[in-house]
Amino acid sequence: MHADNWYILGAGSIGCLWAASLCHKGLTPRLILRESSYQRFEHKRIPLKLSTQKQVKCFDIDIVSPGAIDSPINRLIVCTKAHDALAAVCSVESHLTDSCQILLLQNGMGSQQAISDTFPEQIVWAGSSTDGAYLSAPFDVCHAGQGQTWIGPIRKHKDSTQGFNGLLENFRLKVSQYDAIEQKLWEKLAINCCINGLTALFNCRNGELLDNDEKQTWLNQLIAETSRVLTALDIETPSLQECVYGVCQATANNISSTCQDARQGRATELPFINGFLIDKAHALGIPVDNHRKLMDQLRASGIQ
Ligand code: KPL
Repeated sequence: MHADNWYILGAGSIGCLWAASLCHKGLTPRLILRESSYQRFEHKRIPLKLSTQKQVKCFDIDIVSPGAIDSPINRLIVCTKAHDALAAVCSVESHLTDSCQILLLQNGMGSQQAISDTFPEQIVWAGSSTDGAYLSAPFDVCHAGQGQTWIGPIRKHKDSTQGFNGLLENFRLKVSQYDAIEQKLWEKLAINCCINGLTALFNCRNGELLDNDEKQTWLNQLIAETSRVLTALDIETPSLQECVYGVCQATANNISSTCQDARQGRATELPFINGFLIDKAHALGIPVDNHRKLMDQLRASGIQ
């Protein structure tokens, strides 16, 4: 039986938010960086800053690279982008214990299944979160919007009730266990499918999609197509139009994660969002022409 060794893959906003929140709980997570980033740090224990509207807290945390890990990993939280997640977990594979619990916090769908299939020995969980966080500087995270995170095991497993129990109580993030996690992943994917790609294409804030004009017309078409796919998959959701409009209004001033990626010239997670939906729709024989048009126009604008 190993002591719980918590490791976090990815030092972006979500990785830093979870690392700081675990430190706040009195745990000692270690942040795994890519070898090249790790080599840039002379000191391997660094300050990690967490700000909220009410307070600023600072924690000291160990950083490691896959090659510098010196203890077995039995709790791993994966906070990389969806397209990096599988390779990131593979990079630490030799350190994972057989009973390691892996929590995946990627946007979209597809990467979670690929990791669960690649690591059948380990207990793989997926999470869906509405927390809002951004990095003001490296290792300086602002928790801008307190949200809710649902976590649930991807496969049924006899030990899966134990895994992340420690995160459900006395934890500064609101985490609940939700066994039908795929339902939660679909609910978020459906909303992201309608909002994220459009905001990247029009380089606009979420609220600007409700313009009573071209953007809103396209938004409505995406909502209608997405709803048809959800219905065919028997995924029950409250009115998607109400949800999407509600998110556009509540986050009117936000730059969506995809629009931010596009502005920075980074690869987006759209292959795991609209791409995943398009593949499902294709298998079901449901036309999703507006999603396809969106992906084509994004590609033509150099946004991948
Ligand atoms: O999840 C989001 C994202 O930016 O990825 C939304 C809900 C669109 C909020 O910005």
